[in-house]
Amino acid sequence: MRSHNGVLETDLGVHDEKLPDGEIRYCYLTPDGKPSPTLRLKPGDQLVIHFMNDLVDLDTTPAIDRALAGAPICTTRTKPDVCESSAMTPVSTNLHFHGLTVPPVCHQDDVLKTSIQPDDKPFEYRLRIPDDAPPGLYWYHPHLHGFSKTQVLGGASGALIIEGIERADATLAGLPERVLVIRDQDLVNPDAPPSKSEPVMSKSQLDNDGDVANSGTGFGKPSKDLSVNFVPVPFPNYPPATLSMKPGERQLWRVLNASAITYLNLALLVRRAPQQIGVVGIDGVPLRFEGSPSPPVQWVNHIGLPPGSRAEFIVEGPPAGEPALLVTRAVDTGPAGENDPNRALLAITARADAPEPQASLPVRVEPLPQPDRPWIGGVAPVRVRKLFFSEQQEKLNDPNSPTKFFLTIDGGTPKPFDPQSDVPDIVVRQGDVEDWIVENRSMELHDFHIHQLHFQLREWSGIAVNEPFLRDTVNVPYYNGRMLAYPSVRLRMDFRDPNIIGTFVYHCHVLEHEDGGMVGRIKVVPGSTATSTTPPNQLNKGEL
Ligand SMILES: [Cu+2]
Repeated sequence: MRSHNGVLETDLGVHDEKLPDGEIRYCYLTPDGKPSPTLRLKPGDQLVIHFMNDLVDLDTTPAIDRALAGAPICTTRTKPDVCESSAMTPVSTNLHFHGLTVPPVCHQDDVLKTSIQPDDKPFEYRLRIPDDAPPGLYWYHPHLHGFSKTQVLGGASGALIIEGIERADATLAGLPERVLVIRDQDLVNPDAPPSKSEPVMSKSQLDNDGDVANSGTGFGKPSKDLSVNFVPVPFPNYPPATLSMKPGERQLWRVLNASAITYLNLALLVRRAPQQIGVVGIDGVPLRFEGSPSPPVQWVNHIGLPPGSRAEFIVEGPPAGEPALLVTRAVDTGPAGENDPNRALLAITARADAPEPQASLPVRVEPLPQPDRPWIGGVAPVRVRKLFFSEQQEKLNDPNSPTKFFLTIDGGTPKPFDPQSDVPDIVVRQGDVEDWIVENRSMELHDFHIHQLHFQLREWSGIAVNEPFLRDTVNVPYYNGRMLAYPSVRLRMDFRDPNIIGTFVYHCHVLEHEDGGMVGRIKVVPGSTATSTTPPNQLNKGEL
């Protein structure tokens, strides 16, 4: 769905249904029945969504059994105002626009208090895409604490594209483009043995969340199945989704990992050999943007995508008659993580009469305006903060009891996120640039994400990395129990955009960790007017 005359206005409903096998599926639908439409806007456009919650409670398990099974306890604090509701029930929902630097306020991108109920009248989302929004792939999904995993795993997600990526790299002009949304879902064949083509594995173990635990081998039963644009690629044989393209044709692929818990590591194989793919954007931002010193394209032969992350890359069609395969390689999620094994996703056949994709990039390219802020990598941080991920068994001496998940400021006592609190964990002044060291003190991989802004990865466990581009989602490697220090990432956080003033969240984007409490609340307060006009060396750095 494209904007016209600066506006994209649509009705959108969220529906659920129970499948014969008992699975509950969720779907966004337009009035004419389009599922999870890709929303395409230009910088400066208005996005207006008249959002209808059409959910019905399909879970017939009594609430007490759900609570005993470890499901979130529903706290209902019913207020008439959707903007102040905070209600947490299986049929409550809301929308988050992942990656957009838009205000964290009700009717735009607030997820802390906004909770829409089935009997509410259509709720209006009205956002203005900033004039300086980076062109690339973003997405929308529900973000109701306690129920994010169920709804996203059930299929509630969609792509949002800010047009103009060819303005960051003129060689993209005119390329045909595809949007590939990779989702995860509960296993279609949970009781099947692994394929005979795989090495023989010991029996799959379950982790404390009830998911198949990391086998550590790259094989065995996955904890979730994957789908490509809603075409399931189920365990055990992974029959891939299919597409065709012209031999040797260049296309731009925009790939979103909309999984609730599954990490991806994508590679494009021809005769089992990984092909070069030309990455031009990560997490919605072109590699060369806002003064970054990156080349506009970086050619790689695989790319990791944690849940929530996106990559936009150039793919060349294989030679005629040579089938190609998009696969995800195994991701080592740690001793306490889920099993994300090697598997096929998408089979590509090259033929001269292959139909063109629905969309292509404009041929005429207007250059991007000059950035009005210096590149973040060259800005010294005004302070450094340290945060840590940790986990704890509910019963300290029972390793099989459910896991509690925490994201804590260093020095504080780990405790789960309190959705009803109004007290921020971190207060930042708009205009500032900070370094955050995010440590992982647990034995599984986590996936740090912050709303409203992007950051630059500076260090990986204390070692400088050269990443001259931005992200909004990043892996934080796991602790193996023997390391001398906890693994960490150091991130240069950009709080300069005035759009982000307000209160929002940072969290692990593995959604059962988020629902389980691995969330923090941050308040960005207005910078003094001096911040934007006074040279940094005249600022009182201790002032907040
Ligand atoms: Cu996590």
